[in-house]
Amino acid sequence: MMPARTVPPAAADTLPALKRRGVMLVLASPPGGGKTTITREIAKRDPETVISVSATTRQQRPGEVEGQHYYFVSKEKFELMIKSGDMLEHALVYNSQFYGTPRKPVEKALSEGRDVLFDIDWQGNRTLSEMARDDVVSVFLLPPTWDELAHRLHNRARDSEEEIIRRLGKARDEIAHYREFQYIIVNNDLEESIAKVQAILEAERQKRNRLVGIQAFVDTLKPGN
Ligand SMILES: Nc1nc2c(ncn2[C@@H]2O[C@H](COP(=O)(O)OP(=O)(O)OP(=O)(O)O)[C@@H](O)[C@H]2O)c(=O)[nH]1
Ligand SMILES: [Mg+2]
Repeated sequence: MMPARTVPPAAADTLPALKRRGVMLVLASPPGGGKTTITREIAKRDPETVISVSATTRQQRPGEVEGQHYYFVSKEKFELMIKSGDMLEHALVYNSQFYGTPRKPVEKALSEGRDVLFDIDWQGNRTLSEMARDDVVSVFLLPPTWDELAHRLHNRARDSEEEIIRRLGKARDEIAHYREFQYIIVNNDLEESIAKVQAILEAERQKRNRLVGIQAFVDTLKPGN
């Protein structure tokens, strides 16, 4: 009997690249639900991802870096950005401050085959899902229990009692929209949740519709190549 022939894997740098379009990965959760932490961790670990840096009219907090955490802009500037079509989506959050997603960096990253991570609220997810249905993958993080969520909000310690109560109100609001998301993760253990988000992202990357270079790749699959 002929021994089974094992084909050595081709060196990665000689393989024809299979071009793909990036994923728009929306991560939402009630305040304290973990979306900001998880978004940042994934961006840190996975070089194919970038974070969408939002513009906001809210006050810069100590430790926040302009252009890294947010672009801090005046209300006038924000309105100008909307008018000139520079915003992919925008929303009024906590009924008081504007938050929005600048358009250009997202379009650039997607066409270069990089995935864009969005730490936005349910309103942002709704708008993006309506306008970019094929690109958006939406994940909603739920707390394991209500008390755990309240505990996390109290533990952040940076907020006043009044602010915490406001955030708990926003939490109820946000959770009420869970049906608008494609994936749900109960965020009980941070590392486990990160692994789950990464698994979702990895699966979505292989979707045929995103593989814009698939025909070119298949065309190379012939004897002699
Ligand atoms: N629609 C939309 N929402 C955004 C955008 N950027 C941030 N948000 C949301 O606005 C809310 C307030 O964000 P922050 O002011 O950074 O406050 P935070 O401490 O991160 O608050 P939580 O994440 O809600 O705990 C969060 O739910 C964000 O996800 C954006 O560009 N568009
Ligand atoms: Mg946050």
